[in-house]
Amino acid sequence: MVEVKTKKLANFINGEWIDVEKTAPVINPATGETILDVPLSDSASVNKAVEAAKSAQKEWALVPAPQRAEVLYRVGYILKERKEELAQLLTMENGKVIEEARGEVQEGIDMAFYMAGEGRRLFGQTTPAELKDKFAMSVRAPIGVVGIITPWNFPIAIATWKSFPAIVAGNAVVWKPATETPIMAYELARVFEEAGLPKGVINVVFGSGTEVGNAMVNHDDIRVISFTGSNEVGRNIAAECGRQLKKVSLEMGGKNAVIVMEDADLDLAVEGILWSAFGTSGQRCTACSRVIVHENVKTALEERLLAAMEKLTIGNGLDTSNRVGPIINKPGIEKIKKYIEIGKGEGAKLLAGGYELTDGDLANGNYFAPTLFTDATASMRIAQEEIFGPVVSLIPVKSFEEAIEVNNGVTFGLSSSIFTRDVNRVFKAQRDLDTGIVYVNAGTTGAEIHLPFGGTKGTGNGHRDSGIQALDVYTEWKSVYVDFSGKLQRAQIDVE
Ligand code: UN1
Repeated sequence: MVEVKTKKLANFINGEWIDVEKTAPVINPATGETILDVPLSDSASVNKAVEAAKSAQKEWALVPAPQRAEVLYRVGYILKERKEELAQLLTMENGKVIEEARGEVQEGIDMAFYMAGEGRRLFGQTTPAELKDKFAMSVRAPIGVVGIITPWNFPIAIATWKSFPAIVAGNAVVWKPATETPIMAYELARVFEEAGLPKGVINVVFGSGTEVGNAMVNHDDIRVISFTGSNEVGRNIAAECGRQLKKVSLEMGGKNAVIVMEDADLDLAVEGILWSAFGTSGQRCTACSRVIVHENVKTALEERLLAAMEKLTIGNGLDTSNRVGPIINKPGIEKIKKYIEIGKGEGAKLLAGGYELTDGDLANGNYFAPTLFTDATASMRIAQEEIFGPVVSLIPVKSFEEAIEVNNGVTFGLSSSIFTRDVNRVFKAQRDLDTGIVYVNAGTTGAEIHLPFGGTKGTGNGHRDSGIQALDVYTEWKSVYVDFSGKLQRAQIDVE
């Protein structure tokens, strides 16, 4: 098993590791043990990081993009080499089971190679000009210093979705990782260092949202904020960035549903629901927390789900026999408990789970039993609000049309899925499901990095992570006209 080499992390600013006095403990959610201490920085550290980023960015922007990409290729190879070690550290700080942690590191590796490829593309457009002897094109220009604020649930993958496109496009980054999961940030910074990224191009400032996050949002020289996290915080960031005319990209969760039609392969649907509802203990933005089921197969689905849930093994994610790991922290447990009471109060029927697990080895960690409600209605709070835990509610419906309506009847719009064998319904569903991601005959999780990630309505503000669409967040479009006629040609006027 991998060992944690340091007892205290430091900020990474201008290529140097800078100690911060004030710290908080980082707790392993599976065991309750303190792993190490994370700095709680203040705005002075943010100012230093921005200064370093600002000066580094000027030179970085002049490095040809294919050479910038070389650094990302090296990052990809180092991540690949260190995959198992990083996955184990990730499980320790985040709790997700080791197989999923490996998958998350793989997502970072994929993103490195994919974005490195963009170093030789970063496509703009050439177009004809209106006038003779005139050339017109649009190019992507870096923006400058970008601020990224990342969550604890995908501490390395989401950081790569944001930092890699920013860097390949010629920006410098100030990054505030979640204080619950700082080890992945520390390790990724070390990987960048080893890969030869010039100092100051990425800077990591550990600390709280109120101190570090606010200082970033309010810093004049940070021209873009990319945030993944809660809806409440995201809305505040957007309001502040709006006031400052600062570009902002937000991803703020979902209330994702799996639709099971009467013609579905029920065993496959059960597997899809299990994986996307209870994988990562339901702590994915894309996690399934509603199952919209056709009334004709409701009882059959309930029976099969209950039987499958009984086999779920819960415990420390480093033990490969466990399929469901812990909840990130005690407030997470409390929030889930609160929703269990809300669900019962609303009249949903609790079929399984609904309680914290505290027996034996589980006593020191934060574990919650996989939970199934049934006979929920679309408007109940448990069917509307993000719980971020292993809780799923079955909502019976009478038709395909009603299923689509229920799916779309929430304020979020991240991911949705339908299980059916009817090809006409498949195509109608992919057209009518009002989410940024749609799955057919698969659960609601499992996005691939070369497609845009994000959602409609309350999930975001129209931007996307990953995919080439991420480049739109970290670049400005510049339209360039070159007149080689040797005389003044007036657009829209001197046309023959
Ligand atoms: C998240 O839920 O915040 O699609 C990210 C997925 C993963 C990423 C999830 N590839 O479930």
